[in-house]
Amino acid sequence: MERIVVHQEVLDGLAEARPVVVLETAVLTHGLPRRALDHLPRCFADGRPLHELGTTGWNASDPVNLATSRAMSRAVRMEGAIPATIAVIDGALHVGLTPDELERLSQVDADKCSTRDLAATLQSGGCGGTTVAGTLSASAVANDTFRARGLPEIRMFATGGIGGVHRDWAGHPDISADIRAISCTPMLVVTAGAKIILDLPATREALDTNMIPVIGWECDNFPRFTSRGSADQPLERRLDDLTCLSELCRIHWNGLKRDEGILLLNEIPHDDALDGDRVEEIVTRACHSAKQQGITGQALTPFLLTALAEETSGESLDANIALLLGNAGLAARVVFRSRRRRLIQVDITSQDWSN
Ligand code: PSU
Ligand code: MN
Repeated sequence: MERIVVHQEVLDGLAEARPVVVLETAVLTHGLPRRALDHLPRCFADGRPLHELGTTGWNASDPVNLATSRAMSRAVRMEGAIPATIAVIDGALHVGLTPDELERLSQVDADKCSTRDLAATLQSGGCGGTTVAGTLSASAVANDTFRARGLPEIRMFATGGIGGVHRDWAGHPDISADIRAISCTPMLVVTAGAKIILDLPATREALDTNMIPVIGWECDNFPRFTSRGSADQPLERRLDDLTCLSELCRIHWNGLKRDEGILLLNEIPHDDALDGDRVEEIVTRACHSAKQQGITGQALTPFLLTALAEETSGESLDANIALLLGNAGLAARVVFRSRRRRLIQVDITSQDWSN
């Protein structure tokens, strides 16, 4: 890797064995609108767990994409961890961004970088927001360099909702590279489930085929991004205890020497969730118009998310913000616990990890 820029704070954090959480940037460049919200998102309301963060960390005059990325970093810091936000900037792969770099990325015409796009964006000298797949691939390169320097690797990654198998897959097999990337990158991916715009049963089958362990964090049903899980999609595994979770990760990666990532499903809180049936109706219509307008490939997910935001008069944005911040905070708590117990850190950085 020729041009990889690791933020000093991230390097220092790793050297001091402090917890580090990777964050993605496709949500900044392509997932959320570039306009300010006219209200404080619901998750910051009085008495809510993120109230504190909202009064100090949500700048209402910032566009929602930038404000959310900043708030995610703050959610990670609030739990005592260091954010390592990944992106391509001017043809270099960055691990950890300065506030100015984040702001610039939120404004420029950036590529949406899945794994397949990374080389092209790096080669062109341009900028790109990394999707779950792109972020995982970038993390793998970064971890190689950390390992070579005797530093611990980063194992925690927080996103919103992962990409998966799109509806109408039988007619047009659109399956996000996120699934493939998760299956070959040993990181814990904290997510509010598969985006509700997807075919959930089909996405679950794809996770299964790709041998990805799926764990519900304090939830019994597979969460649906901006909506709670439904009883017709029960999970097979649920954990409520961070020590059990780090033990499971250790067994999967170190004991069994598996390379798959692990999916940790963090359900959106009741107070922030949208009614599943209502969203279902909107998504069905949006998928129909995407088909009519010939919208496919990389443009599909942003199109459907925009339609959802419009049809819910912005309520889906509040929900999206809530789940992104919730996931960032949970990832930080997990890594904090793993480090403190020295389960993941000690074992995963041991020399025989690369065997
Ligand atoms: N989570 C969100 N909003 C988003 C995404 C995740 O709350 O926009 C992004 C992620 O980067 C994910 C991508 O990897 O959407 C999936 O895009 P596609 O279906 O084109 O692979
Ligand atoms: Mn796709």
